[in-house]
Order: sequence, then structure tokens, then C-alpha cells
Amino acid sequence: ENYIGKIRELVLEGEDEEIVEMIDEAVEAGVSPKEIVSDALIEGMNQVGPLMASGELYVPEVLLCAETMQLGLKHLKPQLQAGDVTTLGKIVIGTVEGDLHDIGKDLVAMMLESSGFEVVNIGIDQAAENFLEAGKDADIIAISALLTTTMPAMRETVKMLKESKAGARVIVGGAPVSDEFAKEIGADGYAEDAGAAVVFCKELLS
Ligand code: B1M
Repeated sequence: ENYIGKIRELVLEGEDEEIVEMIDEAVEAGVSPKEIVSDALIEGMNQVGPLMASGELYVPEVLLCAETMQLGLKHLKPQLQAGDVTTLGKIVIGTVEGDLHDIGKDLVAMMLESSGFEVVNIGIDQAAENFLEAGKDADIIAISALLTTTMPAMRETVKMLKESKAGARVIVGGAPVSDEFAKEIGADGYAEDAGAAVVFCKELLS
């Protein structure tokens, strides 16, 4: 039976109630946990990003896909061996100082994690120093802002990160943020939504 295809389908459909059982069946039938993670769980989420970008999947559906994928990953973790899952890179993500919105940022974090990045989510209302401290050994620092009133803090944070000469690339996002604004404040890029963030981070590190 094609267990890999079935599990991938469950991720795409956000069927969180069936995923654990299907994974157990697959393992029992001899499919390796490593293969399930890379070819079914991560590959499933890889297909979610573009579907979100093209408007075929909406936020609540994407959240379910990510939850389903993470449930599967958590279930398989004890069975994975060191080196089974290689990370695509380390990303530190947070919401800028003065801004308490975290739903979109958490969605971006979940999508990145589900796609194979190591993600450190430092939370909301984070001062520039906190991004710098947490991002010391990161490949990418991702900053979210949902308010026009916190865009100046985003500008300051990017400026500080760039002046500090930290090695990480800096990307920004959130409803009031645009590609143009990202360029203006000296960020390395902008992602419109969680799916685009995954695609863009992969590009940046390739
Ligand atoms: Co607030 N709020 N809010 N709010 N809130 C907005 C943002 C607002 C547009 C509503 C409105 O007036 N129409 C408005 C901002 C206006 C503006 O500045 N232009 C606003 C306001 C004014 C406020 C307060 C000032 C209200 C008040 O107290 N008077 C206040 C500010 C508090 C503060 O932050 N200091 C406030 C408070 C709140 C709540 C606490 C009640 C709550 C937040 C709860 C939480 O996050 N835990 C809240 C909410 C829920 C919203 C709305 C309704 C929804 C935001 C959301 O979660 N969207 C919002 C109106 C709206 O957007 N319809 C609104 C869903 C989410 C999945 O989308 O966050 O855009 P989004 O994330 C997307 C993309 O933007 C992108 O990817 C995500 C997924 O695809 N993205 C990134 C986001 N971060 C990224 C980072 C990246 C890349 C992509 O990294 C590079």
C-alpha cells in the first residue's frame, strides 16, 4: 500500500485525527520513520505553501495542515535517529517591540518548522536587543509587525541588526509591511504570507 501518499494526503487535508494511526500502520508495514518525515510530512507541508500563496488554501486550513504535520512529527520523534532529520537552517522569529499580535507570526513559525527549519520563536513585543541576542547563531532573523505604529520599531530593529554585523539575513513581514518598505529599511527581504516565507527562506539559504 502507498502509505507515504496517504500520509501526505492527510497532511494536505489537515486530518489530525487519523495521522497517528496511519503512521503506526506504515511503521508496522516496514516504512522507515525517516522516510515518513521527509517524503510524507515535510513534503506534504511543502505542497501547502504554494496552495496558500495561490489562494487555494486559507489560514484556518493551513493551521490544520501544520498541526496535523506537527502531531505526526511529535509521534515519530522517539523513533527517529540522530541525523534522520537534517535542518535547513536556523530561524529566529518574533514580533517587534510594542506589537502584541502573534497569530500570523506563529503561523509563519509553524510553517517554517514543518518545512524543515529549526525555529526559535521569541514571542511578541521583542526589543531589537532580543532579536540580536537570540539570533547570534541564526541563519535568518524574521520580524513581524501588524501595526503601522510599530513599523518604526521594525525599521530600528533592522538597522540595529545590520549595524551589529550579525551574520543572519533579516526578513520582515506582517499586514502593513510591503516589499517596498522592506527594501527601504534595509531588510534582506519580505514575505507576504507563511507559504511565501518558506519559499523565500529556502531561496535565501540555497
Ligand atoms: Co489588532 N489590529 N490591535 N488585535 N488586530 C489589527 C492588525 C488591525 C488591522 C485591525 C483594524 O483596525 N482593522 C489594526 C491595525 C491598524 C494599523 O495599524 N494599520 C489593529 C489595531 C489598531 C489593534 C490595537 C491598537 C487595538 C486597540 O487596542 N485599540 C491593539 C494593539 C495591541 C498591540 O499590539 N500593542 C490590537 C490588539 C489586538 C488583539 C490583542 C485584540 C488581537 C491580537 C491577538 C493575537 O495576536 N494573539 C488583535 C487581532 C486579532 C487583530 C486582527 C483582527 C487579526 C490579526 C490576525 O491575527 N490576522 C487584525 C485585523 C485583520 O488583520 N483583519 C488587527 C490573521 C493572521 C494569520 O494574519 O497577522 O496578517 P497576519 O499574518 C499573515 C501575514 O501578515 C504574514 O503571514 C501571516 C500568515 O499568512 N506575516 C508574516 C505575519 N508576520 C510575518 C512575518 C514574516 C513573514 C510573514 O516574517 C518575515
